[in-house]
Amino acid sequence: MSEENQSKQYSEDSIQALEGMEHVRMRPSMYIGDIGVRGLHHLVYEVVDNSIDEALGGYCNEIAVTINEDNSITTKDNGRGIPVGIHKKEGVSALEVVMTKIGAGGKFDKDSYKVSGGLHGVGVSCVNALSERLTATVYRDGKIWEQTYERGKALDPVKSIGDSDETGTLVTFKPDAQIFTQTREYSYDTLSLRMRELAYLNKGITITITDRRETDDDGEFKTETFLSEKGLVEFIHFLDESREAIIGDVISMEGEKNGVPVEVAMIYNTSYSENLHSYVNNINTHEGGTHLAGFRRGLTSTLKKYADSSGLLDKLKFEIAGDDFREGLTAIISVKVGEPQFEGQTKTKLGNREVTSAVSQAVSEMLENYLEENPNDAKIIVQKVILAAQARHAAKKAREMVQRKTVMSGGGLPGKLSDCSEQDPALCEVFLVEGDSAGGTAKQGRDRNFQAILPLRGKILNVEKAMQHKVFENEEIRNIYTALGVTIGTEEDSKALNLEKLRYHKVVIMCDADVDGSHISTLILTFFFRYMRELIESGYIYIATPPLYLVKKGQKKDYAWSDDQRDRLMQEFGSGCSVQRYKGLGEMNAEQLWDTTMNPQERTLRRVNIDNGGEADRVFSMLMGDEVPPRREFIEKNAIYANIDV
Ligand code: 0RA
Repeated sequence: MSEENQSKQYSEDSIQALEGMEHVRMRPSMYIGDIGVRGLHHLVYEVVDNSIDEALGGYCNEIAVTINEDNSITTKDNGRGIPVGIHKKEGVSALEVVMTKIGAGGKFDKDSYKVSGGLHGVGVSCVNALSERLTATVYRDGKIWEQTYERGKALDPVKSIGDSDETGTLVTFKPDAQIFTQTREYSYDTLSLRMRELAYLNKGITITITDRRETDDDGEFKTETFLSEKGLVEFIHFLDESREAIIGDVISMEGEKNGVPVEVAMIYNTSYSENLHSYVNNINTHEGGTHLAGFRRGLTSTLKKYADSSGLLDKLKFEIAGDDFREGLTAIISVKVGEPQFEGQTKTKLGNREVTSAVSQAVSEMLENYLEENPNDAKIIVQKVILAAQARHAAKKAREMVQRKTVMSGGGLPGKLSDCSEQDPALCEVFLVEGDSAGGTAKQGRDRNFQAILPLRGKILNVEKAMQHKVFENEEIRNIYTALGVTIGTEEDSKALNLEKLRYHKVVIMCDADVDGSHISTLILTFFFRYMRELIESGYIYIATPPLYLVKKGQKKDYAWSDDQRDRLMQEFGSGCSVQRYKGLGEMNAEQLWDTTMNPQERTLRRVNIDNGGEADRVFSMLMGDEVPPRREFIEKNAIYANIDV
């Protein structure tokens, strides 16, 4: 091809490719969810997913992710390397096609084991479109190839920059400041959690993460390497680190059913909560779906059959419900689906019908074998189920009491609630305040038009350690239900929430800014996480941030939320200023509380969201559970909210 020809062809192809790429830049949220923190991190997952695909095909076993000094990201794998030959249809290097055509991905390689591909499955070209600069370096065919792009446009054709007998792909990208206007700072912890999760979900792949932005006391970069030999079995151990198992070992299976690759691992522990984590193509399906339904069906039918034939149920006077089989259960279900259909509000609910029976059969076989081979464990499980059923009956009565108070009597709001006058829930806020005295201050300081106050007495019940009926009998918790107007529970699903009557769209936890206060916030958050998770997922739960200091000089005064801020204020005010450290909300007067913490114009509310369900579950069970050593270790290593992501 003459040079003239080549450049002509090149530009025609680019025009077509750019249309898709321009669309990504115009509507980034359609492709990566949002342009905030999540979208920013999503870029990394998208590139890594391509490397995982190489690994699932058996071509790659090492992946390294580096956060560079300038918050650009480098990913490296030892796969085959993205092909660099001229792509027949497009007439340019395949590398350029993969990088600049939306949806090209690995599509032209039909045999590849392509099941991963990110939440939106948009491919690495999307990352390219949203990066101010991206360089792809490919080790392949004895050479090193390279191409650089700016905002998705190739600067030059692919060229060889040297020789190498290695293979693999290296991608360095810097998210575009024109797109990611809110933040371009990567969180090591967020990326590290995801890499750990990927290592558990895809055993045998070594995944390393390194942060080159700062060094520790020894001058070393922070780095971790994840490699799981036993996959989900080890994932279960990790999730249940702070819980006490009641059976000998993790029950697990791995295989293919009706053409669907299925992996399941589960264990029973002494807790009362149910922890199911499901994945499709390495994506956490928060909203569950057909694979989870299959798991439930397989579990219930197999255990029911076993319990019936064991004679252990003979004396039981009532039916066992689905819930009862899952109390104290931690399980992970991971399936690979060729063409997943994602449904639901957040597109994290699997819709493919055929998956239900595949998982159900897989689980039944796995459990039948286990129960047969481990009769002692089988007995322990059935007894646990019976206890759960009895507790559920007790809880039902307690719950009905809550229910009656909530729905039957219209004026049945808790006496302690100081309600607001506004009727539209979307405009209403309720502050859950620690202690009656701070509650009183908040009541005086609030705007009664749209702000309600519910004082809570001291430490609320630790739901992590309490059986369900104790939770529903607890007065503070009943007050929360009635004040919020949330009703609960059907016989089949004791925690099914009815949010239609939710009376406030902002539920604000307001506690002292000290250790006790954060303990109480954590107790309240634990309750919401275990019993009203939908409220968190819908974005209704917030944490207030009262200031730590008041700095004053003469008539001038200002507040500080950190030691740094305090020091800056002291400098600004000059000598002779006084500093008051607020030990609790009670030390502020009504006006101060309004100015700093409650006034929508001034305050900072932190919205609580669950970035990683497994990690949130682990952290709550650790912070609030029985085992002291891991909790101490965690608290020593982290601020209390570190991984809850508020
Ligand atoms: C398209 C086709 C092939 C591999 C890849 C893409 C590929 C993409 C990425 C992205 C990061 N690492 C990657 N590794 C591979 C198939 C290659 C062949 O047939 O040899």
